[in-house]
This record gives sequence, structure tokens and C-alpha cells, in this order.
Amino acid sequence: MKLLLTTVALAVSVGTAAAQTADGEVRRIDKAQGKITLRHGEIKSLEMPPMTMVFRVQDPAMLERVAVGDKVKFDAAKIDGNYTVTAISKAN
Ligand SMILES: [Cu+2]
Repeated sequence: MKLLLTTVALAVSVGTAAAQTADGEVRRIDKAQGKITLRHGEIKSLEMPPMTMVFRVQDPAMLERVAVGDKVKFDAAKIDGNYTVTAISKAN
């Protein structure tokens, strides 16, 4: 049973990574607050037009993998009322 749950969790995280659909550029990183400012293109899943805004990150480790100025692909969701980056990777 435990093995089955682990397999399901892996499948979900892989699916999330493959679905990174939004384009962005990192403008600011706030490790202390666990926040990232992204200038982003349209985010269809959130019905959001292009803009620059602050997101929370689901995992603080995400902030170690990108730097200000990086072009990124990412996914975001509204979690507990906060726009939150759920996956992010460098686009170049
Ligand atoms: Cu936005």
C-alpha cells in the first residue's frame, strides 16, 4: 500500500513538471519570504493576462534553482488564496 502511494505521488509530480505552460522572467527573489516576482505571459489555467506579479513558491528549493533575469517555464495555482508557483524550470 505504501509503495502504491509513492508511485502515485511520483506520477503526479512528473505530470506537473511536463505541464509547465506559462512563460516568465524572474524579476526578484525573496528567499526569506519564500516569494518570487515574475514577469509572466498569459496563464490560461488562472485566466490571467500577462503581467508582473509576486508569487509564493510551493517549495523554497525552487528559489535556489533560478536567478534574477532567468527566462523560466512555470506552473501556478491558487492555493489557500495565494497565487503559488507549483513548478518552475529554466527555459533556456
Ligand atoms: Cu499575474
